Amino acid sequence: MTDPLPALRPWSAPEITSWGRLPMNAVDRRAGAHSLDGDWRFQLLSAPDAPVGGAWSTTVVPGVWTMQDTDDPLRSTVDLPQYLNIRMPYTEFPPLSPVDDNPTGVYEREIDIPADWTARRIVLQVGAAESVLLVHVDGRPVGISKDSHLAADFDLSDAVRPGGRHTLRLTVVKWSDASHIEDQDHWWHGGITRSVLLYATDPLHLADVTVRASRDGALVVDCRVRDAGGALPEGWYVSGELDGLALTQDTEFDRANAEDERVSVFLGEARLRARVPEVRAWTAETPELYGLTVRLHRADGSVADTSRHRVGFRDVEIVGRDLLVNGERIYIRGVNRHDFHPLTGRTVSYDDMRADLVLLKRFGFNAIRTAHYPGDPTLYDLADELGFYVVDEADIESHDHAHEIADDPRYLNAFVDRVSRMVLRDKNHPSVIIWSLGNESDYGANHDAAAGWVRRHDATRPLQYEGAAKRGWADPDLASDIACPMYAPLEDCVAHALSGEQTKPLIQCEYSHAMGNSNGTLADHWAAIEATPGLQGGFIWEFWDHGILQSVNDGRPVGRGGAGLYDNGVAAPGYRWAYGGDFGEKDHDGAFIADGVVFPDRTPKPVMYEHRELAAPVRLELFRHEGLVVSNHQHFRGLEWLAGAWELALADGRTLTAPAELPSLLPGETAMVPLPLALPEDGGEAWLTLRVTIAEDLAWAPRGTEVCAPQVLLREAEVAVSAVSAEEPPVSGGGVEVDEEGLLVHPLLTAAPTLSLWRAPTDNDELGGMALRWRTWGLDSLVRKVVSVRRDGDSVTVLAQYAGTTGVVRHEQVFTPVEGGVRIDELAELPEEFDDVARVGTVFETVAGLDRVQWFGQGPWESYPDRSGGAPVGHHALPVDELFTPYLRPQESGGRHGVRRFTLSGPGTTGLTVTPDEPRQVSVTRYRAEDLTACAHHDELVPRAGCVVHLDAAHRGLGTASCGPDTFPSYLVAPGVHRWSWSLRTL
Ligand code: IPT
Repeated sequence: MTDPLPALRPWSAPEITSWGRLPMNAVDRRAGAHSLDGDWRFQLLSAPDAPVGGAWSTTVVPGVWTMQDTDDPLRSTVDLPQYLNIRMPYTEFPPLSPVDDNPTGVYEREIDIPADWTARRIVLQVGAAESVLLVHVDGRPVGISKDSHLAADFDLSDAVRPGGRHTLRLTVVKWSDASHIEDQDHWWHGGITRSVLLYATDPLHLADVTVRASRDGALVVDCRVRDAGGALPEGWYVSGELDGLALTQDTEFDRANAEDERVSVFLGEARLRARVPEVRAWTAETPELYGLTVRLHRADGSVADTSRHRVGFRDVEIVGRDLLVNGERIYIRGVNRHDFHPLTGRTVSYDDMRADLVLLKRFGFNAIRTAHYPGDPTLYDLADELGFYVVDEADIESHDHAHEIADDPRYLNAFVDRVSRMVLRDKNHPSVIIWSLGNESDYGANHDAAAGWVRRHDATRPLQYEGAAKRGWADPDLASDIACPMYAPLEDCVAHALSGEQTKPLIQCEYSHAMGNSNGTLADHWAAIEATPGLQGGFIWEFWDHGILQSVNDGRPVGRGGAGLYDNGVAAPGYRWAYGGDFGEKDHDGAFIADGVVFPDRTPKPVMYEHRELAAPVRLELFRHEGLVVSNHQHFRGLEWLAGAWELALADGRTLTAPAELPSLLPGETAMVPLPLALPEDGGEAWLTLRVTIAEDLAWAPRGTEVCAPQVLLREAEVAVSAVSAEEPPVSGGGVEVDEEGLLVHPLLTAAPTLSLWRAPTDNDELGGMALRWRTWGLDSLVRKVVSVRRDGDSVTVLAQYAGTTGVVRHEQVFTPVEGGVRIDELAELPEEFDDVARVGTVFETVAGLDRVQWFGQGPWESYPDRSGGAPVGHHALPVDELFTPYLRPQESGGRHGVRRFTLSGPGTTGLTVTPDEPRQVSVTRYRAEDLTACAHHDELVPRAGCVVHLDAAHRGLGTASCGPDTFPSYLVAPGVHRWSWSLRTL
């Protein structure tokens, strides 16, 4: 007998979305289920119709074969990860995929059916398989499923015998018609990525439970009982209980009169209700959950089925152009999150998901878009529990063939199937506040069909789809209740909000592309969002740098054995974070996959600290007349959960502290507080910081965890440093030595201070086209020529020219001996054609041994002119090696903004102190810009023994031009004359 499943060739039939698969529902069957995770027999075939051989290896489920045992000699086919963003990895048009080269994993194991499952309904659940799943039991076809990111349940009751042992085979075909609508921007893998379970129910069972819980305490639970024929058998009933409170059954419930209900009531075989007095409402700030148990009882009262839910009482609505949660206009401080792990590729454990969310909480995020497919059910449990607003996104991205597929009727079923199954699964999660139809798939009838389904089925939540919204942010007829653009210029968003035309909340589904050293202007975005009614936030692209841990030696993914082979964002020697192209892929999109706010090991990038500050629940301001004002910047809670401590940093090196008593404030309230510390008369510039920490242990952070550190300037620097040094009498006797090239000779410097206009291009500089122009101008290889060296008393004036390919920069340095060192007054004049350069400043190099930096300025985190929030001014100290941020593709890194003074020192060595005339951008690293430019991966960098020091008169903002807007004009470095002064003193 031929097997009917392969005969259908379901991998090239988009009309077939499933066969034998049970309807999706919100009854959680994980508790009490038998796990089938673990070792399975495995074969990797070259194509779905290649014969299954006799040689099996073993692999672990869940897992992707592209990351597991890739050097197993038993495998005839080797299939490694491939990264492509938009382009499909093959040329076949939808719905076709490669015929001969289509890796297909065959997973097999025995399953023992418990003897006491007699007369039970026995169900197999495959958590997720990409991209087509075929199921056989003892060679007998059981089912088919597509959608790589949702579970598929199959009724095995007729295929297995209680007490029996059976062979379960899961065949997973990598490429299919479905791949064309799973063309998301991440690695291509193949395998089973989520858990496999076996569970049993009564034949008459709870088929679905729909919970609606409003902030007024009203609870309505609709229960559907499968195979009950629209009514329960005589005597059967459903009961419900919410944390000890019994729900009442709505005996009068009548489908026909249910039009006023906001949820489609096809589920209504039994409706339970309760009203919870003094309900504790759910929000992302106050994730209050109640436990609901729904039971299906037989006539004798015994329990036939149980379904447990956690209920959050909350309302989501759009009123006018505002998205409201519990009546409050909230801000969406969101991030796009993929399923990713550097060792497993796509399989994420409970601990992984929890760690992701805990980190996001600690850094002030309150929202997640499940880019670009539904997450594991656990993700939503955690979001409910820890407090996140979720945009739940369906598994649809047809990027490469978007236009053809959006209106292709062959894919209609798939669109509705994917969206509706997501909604059916996730509808009871309070965290899910918005449904999304998918990503980057143009806009067509298939979307409208899916939107129609959602709107009828669940009117309690808005729906969004960027592809629809972009046809008109205010158009009421499109399949999007939210204006959810991606990478829209901020000025367009503000203009829309001010236009009087806005009809929908404007929440960017993607913004602030975090590729490499990026996220410039995030603070400007938030200033505009908070100042402009109609703007409510957005989702940063994205959480992860998807670098896969790879052995440099053999080029293989390391896989699960790699725990411990990385630390602090850096892979151990001999390993690296692989990005596109590193697995020998012919077609790939390079480092575009490394565009997250965390490194592949979840180490936060510096932008996270700025985000944390932008999201600060407590703000501090100083008004000249009123004094210090503390405000509660949350939507729903007071400050009781927080503690504070004052810190006063003085320019003279002192840091004074005092305990802080946070005022009792309702959301949005402000209070004046007395100055906590007497400001010393002397001491110069003074910055007051309120260090805010968590007062009691929370689910996501222990007591004492810092959540923000708002800061105010209490006293400005009285006299600029330049004025101080200018007033200082030159030390006579001529301490300045300059060679015939006009270069400063100094015992602690191995390279004299020269002019620098170049930075190792960031990903934004490269992809935004700036680096190309800089190279065209020759800024990476300026040729210095000394014009004159003139002595004037103790001072030396050096004039030099730096010639690029298209222009010449005039540079002047005046060296004047001062107490303990030398003052350098510099001037650079850039020709008009150099109208946008990376930096204008000084670069020099030091002798080895100066391994520690102390500075007064912004820190301790890396900061740049357009990404400098979250780095308070203070006295900071770090080893030189720790100043550098190990971006996957080496680029400009390690800068500190607003540096007023810094000292390099080391044990047993003379150190040096640099004092610029005003707060400047400074970096101290082990790398020249050209070292960074020459390398493709962090592990290729060879640190220099000394320090490479940049002190910039001007430094260009970072922007986000790798995907989205460049930095703002105010952060550009203009041509013309730049002047800066600094002193170099030995300790
Ligand atoms: C946008 C995608 O939605 C997202 O998946 C990712 O690719 C991001 O860009 C860039 O990293 S699409 C882009 C063409 C605007």
